[in-house]
Amino acid sequence: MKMVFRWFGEGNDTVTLNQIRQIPGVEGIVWALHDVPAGEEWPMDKILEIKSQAEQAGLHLDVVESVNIHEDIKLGLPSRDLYIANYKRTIEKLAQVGVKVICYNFMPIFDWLRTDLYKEGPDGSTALFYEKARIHNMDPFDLVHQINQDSQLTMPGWEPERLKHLTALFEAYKNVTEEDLWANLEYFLNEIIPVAEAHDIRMAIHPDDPPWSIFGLPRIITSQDNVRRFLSIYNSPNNSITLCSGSLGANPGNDIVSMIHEFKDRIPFAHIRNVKVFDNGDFMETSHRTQDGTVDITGIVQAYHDTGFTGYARPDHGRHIWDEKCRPGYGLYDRALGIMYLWGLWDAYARIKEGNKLEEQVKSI
Ligand code: DNO
Repeated sequence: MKMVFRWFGEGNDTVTLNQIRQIPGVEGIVWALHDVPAGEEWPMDKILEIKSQAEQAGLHLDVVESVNIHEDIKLGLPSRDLYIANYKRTIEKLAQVGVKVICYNFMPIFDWLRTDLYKEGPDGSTALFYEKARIHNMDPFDLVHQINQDSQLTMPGWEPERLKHLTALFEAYKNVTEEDLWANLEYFLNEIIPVAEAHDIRMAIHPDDPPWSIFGLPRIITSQDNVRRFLSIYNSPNNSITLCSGSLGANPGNDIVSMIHEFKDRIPFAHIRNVKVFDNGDFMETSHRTQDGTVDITGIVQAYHDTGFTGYARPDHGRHIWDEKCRPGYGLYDRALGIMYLWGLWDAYARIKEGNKLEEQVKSI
């Protein structure tokens, strides 16, 4: 397991590269050019700027999250070919600077979705929260307005330039079914994966967060069956997934441990975090500790260890603790604590395995 940490870039993150390198076992940043609109080709000078910043801090830049997909590709419009051509050139450039994994998602209009960015928990910390009933009664426009108001920093997936066309986008998706979305994803994969193969890049789709339809929009990367279907569309190690335990775990019917065992060769990147799911379908992000939420983080780390996981992992979101002022979900303290929990479990499993091997050797003497 190679530990990495998401970083939003100089002037766009409250966490510094020097802080990141001091978290035990963190080798690299998970990055993106957040100011390049979806669909545009990434400029090489900006890519090289991040490369030099990361290298100066002794961190690698193997993982990009995300190169976002233009809506026209998800909608299957004729203009998609132009955006796909830009995407291919971005893949080629990223390969040139040594990138190994590109995370992306195929969620219509919205990326992840929550109703509160600072919901207070019983210990006084705050975290991202999803209130099911509120979403059902809410106008998406109000939500976008509220989310952008509550956060000082632009939230990934909620970039103002993408969302200012919200009415037109909802109109465009009116007749798009789940099967249409699958077909548009297949078209994209058939174009992109050969390029990824040629450049030794693993494309890793992120599951939908939450893993169900919202505001009547189709969502398809939501369950074990659908991940299986996705991987079979293009059977190549370069067509792979970012297994996000928190996104899929918002539906307690998703068995993440079973997914790790089934998809082990197709997971180059793991997002590991916990959520507490309530009986009414609401969920709250919690610390990484297994006991604090609904997701079996202990079992997940064990499954990664047992399957010999050598990919990249990041702690994903954290709560806001110790009065930290930060981008919602992306503070330093709780994510660093999360990493130490993940390492603790990982190292313990390693020790147990060594012990078992030794025992076998002794028995065989
Ligand atoms: C949330 C993240 C997502 C993720 C994208 C991947 O914080 O996990 O925004 O980066 O869905 O494209």
